[in-house]
Amino acid sequence: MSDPTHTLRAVRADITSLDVDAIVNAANTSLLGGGGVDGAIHSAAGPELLEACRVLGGCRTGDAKITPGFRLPARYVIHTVGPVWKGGNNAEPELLSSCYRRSLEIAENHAIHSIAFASISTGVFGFPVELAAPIALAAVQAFDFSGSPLRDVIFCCYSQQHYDLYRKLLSGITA
Ligand code: AR6
Repeated sequence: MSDPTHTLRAVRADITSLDVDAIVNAANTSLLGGGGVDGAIHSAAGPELLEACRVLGGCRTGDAKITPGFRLPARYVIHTVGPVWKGGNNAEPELLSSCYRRSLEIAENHAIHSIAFASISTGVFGFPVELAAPIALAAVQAFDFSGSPLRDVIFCCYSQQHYDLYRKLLSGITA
């Protein structure tokens, strides 16, 4: 965290409440909504979000697409599609890492200063959070922030267990 250009931090929150430039949704390839954080984001953003998603033509696993945030405090929603956990030998780590990288690339192209990530793939998609969190952190740390407008990167944790894990991992990094 010694790099003055940006900070990485964990917060325990419902991501739909966060007043940041962009929140990152854990979507599926259809981008047409679902349960978990996806369902929460769609209900808080309102029906315009589904209309905006419809025209995007879906999204590949490991990739991301952006929409406005509509009724959310966040200006944008970046929808990324994490891998379904199938034991770990089906490129799950690489695909998860790609979700974080692609989301940051898209954020950078939209002059986004603050971004909050949901814990991609760690709910319905079954990716063990003990493995997913270090991958998420490493992907963000590997991103080239020089010349980027990104200043504040938040790992949004819904449970105390996830929050404790991220706090522990973040306390051990020097960015
Ligand atoms: N705010 C922040 N985090 C949340 C919230 C919330 N309101 N609600 C849940 N989480 P999941 P996935 C956390 O299942 O595993 C959907 O149906 C939750 O505790 O939402 O990537 C999609 O449409 C977990 O840590 O996403 C896909 O079909 C994390 O968000 C599928 O689920 C991700 O859990 C994607 O599965």
